[in-house]
Amino acid sequence: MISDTIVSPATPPGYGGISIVRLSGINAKKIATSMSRGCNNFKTRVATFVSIFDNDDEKIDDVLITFFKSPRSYTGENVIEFSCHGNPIIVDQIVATACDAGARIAEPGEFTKRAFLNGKLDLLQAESVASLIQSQSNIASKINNKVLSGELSNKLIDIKNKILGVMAELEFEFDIRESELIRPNLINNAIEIVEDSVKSLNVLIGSYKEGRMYNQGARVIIAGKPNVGKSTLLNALLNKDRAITDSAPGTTRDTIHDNIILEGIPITFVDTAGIRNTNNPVESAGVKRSLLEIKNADLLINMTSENEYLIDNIDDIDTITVYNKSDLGSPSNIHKNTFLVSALYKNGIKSLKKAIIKKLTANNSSGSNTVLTTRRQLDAITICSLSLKRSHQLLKKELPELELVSFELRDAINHIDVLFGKTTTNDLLKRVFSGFCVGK
Ligand SMILES: Nc1nc2c(ncn2[C@@H]2O[C@H](COP(=O)(O)OP(=O)(O)OP(=O)(O)O)[C@@H](O)[C@H]2O)c(=O)[nH]1
Ligand SMILES: [Mg+2]
Repeated sequence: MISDTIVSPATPPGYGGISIVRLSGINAKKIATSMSRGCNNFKTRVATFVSIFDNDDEKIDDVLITFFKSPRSYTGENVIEFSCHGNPIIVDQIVATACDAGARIAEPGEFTKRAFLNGKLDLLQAESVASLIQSQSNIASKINNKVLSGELSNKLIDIKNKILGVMAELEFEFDIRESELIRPNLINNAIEIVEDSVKSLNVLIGSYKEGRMYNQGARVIIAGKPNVGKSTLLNALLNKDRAITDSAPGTTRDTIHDNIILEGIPITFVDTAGIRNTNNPVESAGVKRSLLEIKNADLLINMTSENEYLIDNIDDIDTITVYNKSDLGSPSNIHKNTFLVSALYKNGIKSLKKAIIKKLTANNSSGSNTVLTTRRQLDAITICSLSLKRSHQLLKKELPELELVSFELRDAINHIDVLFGKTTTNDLLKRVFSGFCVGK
């Protein structure tokens, strides 16, 4: 039972039409009554116009108070929302007066944590709230809304129920059976269900790259020898004069990055120092940074231009090869997959952007209409799938040891339960909710 009442601004700091301050907990209504000098006829889900006062009886503001009676509120507790004039000083005063009346300031994500603890949301849905708020594109918000509305949860509940069914049958069998013989149908049925479940989980695992791409975005690194036009290309891609360019090789020393959203994907373009052997310690430090950036890239734009070689391709990194300065002509023996651009005259940039999107989304055809959005989800589902695969191997043996199969199935179910937050540690909750903004 949560015994304290929390308060926090629910809207971002700054000036605007209105701001909202939210109170949640057992004393929310009492605190609102005290701040409005005795008004206590708040009807649930109806806005009531009142004046609210500080401890010196000075009026803070005229506000609309909306009362959400437990359990029909976001947190499941009694919730009061003050809609006040959008001024940070008024907001601060309301929060301070609520604290004087017995509330305490909420931690980041604490409203959603209470919603989870009160059974209004499972942990998958709760973490999607943070992702939804941070969505940077339409596609990302659609993906996160699906998780919030329970689509991913329902899929996993379905898988869990099937595994539970198999487990119950197997356990029943080893409880009652008198000989070594096992009903053949039982094993075949179990194998079929386990195979189906692994397939469904693998589709979800395959969807993580897509979820991550739209939520966290992609890092696209522009690298090459000095003077090939990397900084000019960065400026052309961003359509702004972000990096200094110059005809002297070795102009860019540090990495320079900036973001744009391309077809729903937040992309960070990173311009790097030209890669060459150099005795200059500053330039050499820049080259080290370039190599580090390349290692962590989602996509590498390996750039060349007249008289320059490509840098050695780095294994396992998706790459687009770009030949720049095409306005000065291009070599006759150019590889057909090389992109010709003139960064200076912005020729070929549109097609290059299309190619970037195509590359970034190339392996995203998971076929899943629900996608995984967090590393936590990916890890738990991967481990769950591994347990199921082990149970599958055991079931395929001539004389399957049902106790061992059942152990693996239970392990798989446990990992689904962790996802839902059915078995949680404080550490896990801390990790999930630490990514939230204050007031959510
Ligand atoms: N003709 C022509 N010149 C270009 C083009 N792109 C860049 N340049 C010129 O090439 C020179 C080098 O450009 P940068 O963008 O500074 O090259 P960089 O690869 O960032 O060089 P470093 O930072 O030294 O590694 C500048 O004088 C640019 O104006 C192009 O498409 N055509
Ligand atoms: Mg440069």
